[in-house]
Amino acid sequence: MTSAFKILAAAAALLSPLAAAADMLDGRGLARAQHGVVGAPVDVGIPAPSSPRVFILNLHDGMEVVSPVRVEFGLLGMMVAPAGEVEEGYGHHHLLVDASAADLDLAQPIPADDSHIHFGDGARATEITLAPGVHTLQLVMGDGNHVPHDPPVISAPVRITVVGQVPPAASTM
Ligand SMILES: [Cu+2]
Repeated sequence: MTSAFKILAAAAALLSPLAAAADMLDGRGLARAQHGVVGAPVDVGIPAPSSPRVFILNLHDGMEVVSPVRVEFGLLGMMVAPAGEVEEGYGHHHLLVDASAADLDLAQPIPADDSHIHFGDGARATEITLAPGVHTLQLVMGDGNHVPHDPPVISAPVRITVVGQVPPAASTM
């Protein structure tokens, strides 16, 4: 697709809601609006994400890193809240280390162990110590009771390779 075509397509996408708005303001549309029979509201703003998304912000597949590894949690369409109360549209992060969300029972609280780390305090980033080698990281949102949402909000797994350790500051001589 040429860039000129992309621009045209983008312009068309922007204009279609405006055209709908213009239609509403013509005689017929206005009459219907006055009688309260216009079906869908016209929204010319940027649409919200249709479903929440969680993702690892600062790491991508194939990255080589040193331990400890900083992991930043990205979240769209959902708010972070500490564990405790279950409220729609809220959740907290769970980092799966060398574990797969596919193995979770989505109707049950996410287990809490070395490979399922809960951030019930509402944290949006962490640092983890990993042995050299390949590791898989994945994020899963859980509600106030640590149960995945329905539908579940799960990140793509990210495979990284730990190629070394940052020496402890105390050991510098
Ligand atoms: Cu949890």
